[in-house]
Amino acid sequence: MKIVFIVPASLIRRTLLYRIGGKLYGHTNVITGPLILGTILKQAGHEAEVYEELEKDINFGQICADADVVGIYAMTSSAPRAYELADCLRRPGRRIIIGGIHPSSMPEEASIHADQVIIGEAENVILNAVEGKIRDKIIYAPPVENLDAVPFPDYSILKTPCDTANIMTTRGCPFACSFCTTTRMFHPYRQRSIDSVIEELRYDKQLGFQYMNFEDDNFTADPARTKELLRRMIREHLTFKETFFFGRTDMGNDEEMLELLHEAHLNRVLVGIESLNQKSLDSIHKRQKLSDIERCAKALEKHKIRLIASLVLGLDDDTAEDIRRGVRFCRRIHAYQLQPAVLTPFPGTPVYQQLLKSKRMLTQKWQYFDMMNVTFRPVKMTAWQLQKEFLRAVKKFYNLPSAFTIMRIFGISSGFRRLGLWLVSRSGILFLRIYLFINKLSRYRLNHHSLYHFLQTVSAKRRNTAER
Ligand code: B12
Ligand code: SF4
Repeated sequence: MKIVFIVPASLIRRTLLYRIGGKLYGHTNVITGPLILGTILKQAGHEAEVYEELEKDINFGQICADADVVGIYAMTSSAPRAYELADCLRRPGRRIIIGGIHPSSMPEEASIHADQVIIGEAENVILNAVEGKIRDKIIYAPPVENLDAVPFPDYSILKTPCDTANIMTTRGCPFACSFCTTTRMFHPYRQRSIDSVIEELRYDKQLGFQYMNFEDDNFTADPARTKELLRRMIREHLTFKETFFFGRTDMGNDEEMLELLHEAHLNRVLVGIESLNQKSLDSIHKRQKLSDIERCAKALEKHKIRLIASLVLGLDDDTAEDIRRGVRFCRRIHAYQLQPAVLTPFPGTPVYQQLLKSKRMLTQKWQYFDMMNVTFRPVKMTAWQLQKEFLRAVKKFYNLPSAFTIMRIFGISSGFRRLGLWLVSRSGILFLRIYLFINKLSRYRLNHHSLYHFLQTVSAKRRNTAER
């Protein structure tokens, strides 16, 4: 049988400007699940291909022409696109299976567009579902017990560009921040053996990857284990030119960890600072003190580990001034990049339940659930103010002087990337302004979702659906 996996991208992410921004932000990488599932199917004798729409426009009619099964991954913001593709590609003799983080929380909704929906980690059920041995419309997949048994992704089945190897050494996270989706999807927290991770690193080296991402939700959650892995990477020369990972501020308290991270070239980290308001941090169960944030920022700069600072905008206890303070702080600590994430009530999270219950949700149109659009009514400002604070944060952080500061601290290529991000973000905001002007400012004020609408208008012609 031939199975084609598709990772769709929401409309805004298919625009040229966003794709350029993505390249400047980091190296191209993939959602690993479809690659792993495709590998399982290939090892069982089937033909599998994986396509990532984020990277390029794809002629879906052509690539799926002889597919028996089309597997579609969906996160919340890409769910409408996933359903659109599913509806177009569904026909007699070809089955559509949908899975991923969004359908795992909203299986009934996804099942309208698919023959089957898989909830959770699909490794244990995908083969039987594809071969028709499991016929249920909604299939519950139990979490993988032994992560060492999951095959390494076979990158030869990936038909779109990717210059980064993606490795998950754990699934889930021992913490439980109230807005976090992944801890609900990947539960309980599990670890792979160090031997298995080392073997995958060796495999990725042999494939010639120069860049690698540890996609663990919290790579430093178990410090003793992380250090053991880093020591082996160093000892066995399994380091890469650049390695990205997700960490927590508590790693800033561990000098030995920081030295090992530096030595193993884990030189780019996304850390959830979230807010500089302790009340807000406590309300989301972040279990993080302001002193942890300060210490971590200093330690990362000292060890030349580039920090991608993530701030959550719109927490109930935060004012506009709290957000601005956060952005100023990120500039002061010379964060390499800023990820200002509008609080997004992803289905399946306590925040989603809470906002639904208190009738504060403004929309359930999933394309807006991308951490760039306001989808709920905040407490200490209006939705429109929060939307403006998001744009302001981008503008204030990615400015010209800070690009030169980054160049001085992290070198020429980092500085140029930052210059590029400055240009791209300014162009985005400029396009938005022109749009606002054309619409005499009225529409955006009334409709806080215009960032999306704007891009929808601009790129409507570029739509690449399966009908073509
Ligand atoms: C790598 C990654 C990216 C990459 C690549 C994305 C791409 N090519 O589209 C980049 C950095 C570009 C990215 C971008 C974005 N991302 Co992202 N990303 C991830 C990350 C860190 C790892 C994914 C991964 O490899 N997981 C590990 C594997 C094992 O799990 P999996 O892929 O989900 O697969 C399992 C199941 O889902 C299922 N499954 C998977 N595919 C399929 C397919 C079928 C047919 C079936 C049946 C089952 C199935 O079985 C798999 C095996 O167990 C996740 C976090 C996470 N832990 O998942 C966030 C995550 C998916 N991203 C997220 C978000 C919000 C975004 C952005 C909107 C961020 C932004 N503001 O720009 C964009 C949107 C991009 C888009 N396509 O439109 C959120 C989604 C939350 C949600 N509920 O929607 C996540 C969960 C992170 C978070 N904040 O919590 N992302
Ligand atoms: S620490 Fe990070 S990965 Fe863990 S629950 Fe909180 S937000 Fe999610």
